[in-house]
Amino acid sequence: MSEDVKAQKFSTLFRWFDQNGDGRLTHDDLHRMAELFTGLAREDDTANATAMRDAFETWWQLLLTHGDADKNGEISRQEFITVMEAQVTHPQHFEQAVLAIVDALMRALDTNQDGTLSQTEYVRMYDALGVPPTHSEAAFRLLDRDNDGRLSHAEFRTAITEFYLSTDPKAPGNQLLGPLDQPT
Ligand SMILES: [Ca+2]
Ligand SMILES: [Ca+2]
Ligand SMILES: [Ca+2]
Repeated sequence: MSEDVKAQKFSTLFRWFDQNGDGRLTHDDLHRMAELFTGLAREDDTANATAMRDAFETWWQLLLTHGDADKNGEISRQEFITVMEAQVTHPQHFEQAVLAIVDALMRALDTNQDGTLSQTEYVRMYDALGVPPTHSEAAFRLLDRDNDGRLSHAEFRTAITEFYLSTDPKAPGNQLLGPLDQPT
């Protein structure tokens, strides 16, 4: 049961990553994801844009190396769920791929360097990344744990970590990308 919620989360993530909607992940899908993310950085912010691009490339290499069970050069939904649970959420990989993106994104968005995002900034960010504002407004309220109306870098990291690692069906971080896919 607890593994079910992880499978639902990674299935939801797969749907987001599959940018051309053909039901499988390729290098091109991950490349498009990286472009969505780097599009949020200022033009002159090459350091954070490069960090996000590199981390998405690392993520793709992890998927391909450890997850492409049938060796067809693409990652199916089932291959993705399996490799996410077994490899990408391994602490070292998680740091190099997922948290590297989160940290660079947060630095890129935090242009006044106060270490937090307002709800407006947060919703605008997810809107640009293809997650509807209705979902991200609700998510923001859950993820702002100290209810100060700002999402701190630490709160964002906690949410991301919960999304990827928690087996608790009620963990607030599960709501990061909106309602979870139901098991098929
Ligand atoms: Ca695809
Ligand atoms: Ca495959
Ligand atoms: Ca807060």
